[in-house]
Amino acid sequence: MNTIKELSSSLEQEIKKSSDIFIIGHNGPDFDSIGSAIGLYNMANHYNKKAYIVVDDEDSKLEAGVKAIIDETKDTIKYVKKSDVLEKVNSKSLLLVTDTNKKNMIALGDSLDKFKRVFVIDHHGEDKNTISTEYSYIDLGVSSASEIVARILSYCKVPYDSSISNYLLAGISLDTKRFKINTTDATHDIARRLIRHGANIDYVNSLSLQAFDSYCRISSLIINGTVIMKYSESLIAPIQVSFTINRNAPSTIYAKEDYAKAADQMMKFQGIDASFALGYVEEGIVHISARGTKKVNVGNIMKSVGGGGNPQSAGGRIKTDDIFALEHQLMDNVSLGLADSEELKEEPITVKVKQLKKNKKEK
Ligand SMILES: [Mn+2]
Repeated sequence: MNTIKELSSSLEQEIKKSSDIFIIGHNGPDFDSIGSAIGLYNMANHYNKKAYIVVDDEDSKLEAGVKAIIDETKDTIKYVKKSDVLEKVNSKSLLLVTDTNKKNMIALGDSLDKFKRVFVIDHHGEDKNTISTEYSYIDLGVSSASEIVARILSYCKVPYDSSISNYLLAGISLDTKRFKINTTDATHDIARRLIRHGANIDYVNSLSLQAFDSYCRISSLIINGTVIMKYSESLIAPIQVSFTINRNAPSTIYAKEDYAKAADQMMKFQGIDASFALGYVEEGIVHISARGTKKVNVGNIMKSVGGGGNPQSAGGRIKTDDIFALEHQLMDNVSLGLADSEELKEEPITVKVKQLKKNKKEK
């Protein structure tokens, strides 16, 4: 399938053939995965099919805005867990995967095999974990899965109301950073169409506003728990890496998104070349969010402690009761990330660590 037209007619055909439709986005759903899933649910409903959206994440782990959308739609949309899928799936069930194309990013795991037909709708690149299926539409040139789904609804003339328009617009708005990146003429066209269908930009923006308590939690984590380490002996441009942990109460449990946000936030400060935010997501399990730059490949560093990811964005889930030992290991392993830079390769770097800021308790 190469065009929205082909995708739309093939999807319509497959939905009509099916007994029931299961829709799943990536783990840790965001506005794009949930918005596009709701759009597809609406389409399945339109063809009088039983449909389910699979969200296997625990409620407490959901992002505030996504949880708000799920709460608002609970009466009209059937949300199910992975275990419900295993109970209900049959040979005529269809699975729609949206906003990801990777097996390891969806909650179904090996149970994916239970579906005879899997349809993938996505805008991310492929890798070894990509689901292999004849029904696949992956377009890296489209802003979001929500944009693709809005175009399908339009093409198939499936009616949708103002709330569905809102969720689709929220997905597009998230992935384009409020229409600042990755947009095309088609993105703007479809956004206008959603607004004509009753989408309200104020509502969409309010969904994106970080809840105040979440803001306070992350800010406090950063302010009280961040140390900045200096690497390399260059006086002009030392490499600086930040490490954020709740040092006063290290066993505190946060949602993994909190660590991601803390790591993202640290990268906004001038002079920070990489950031790590880590802490417990449950007893004995530490989540690490890592962000890097051209100077520091955090993918390599995360691999060294059992995580993974790409040079600029990586993470991991590590079993340990000693978070500070893990932090030390990360600090020591930063040299593995530095080795990526050609310039630095010629002259092996001696890592000279200097702690710029110590937290109150250590003083
Ligand atoms: Mn997306």
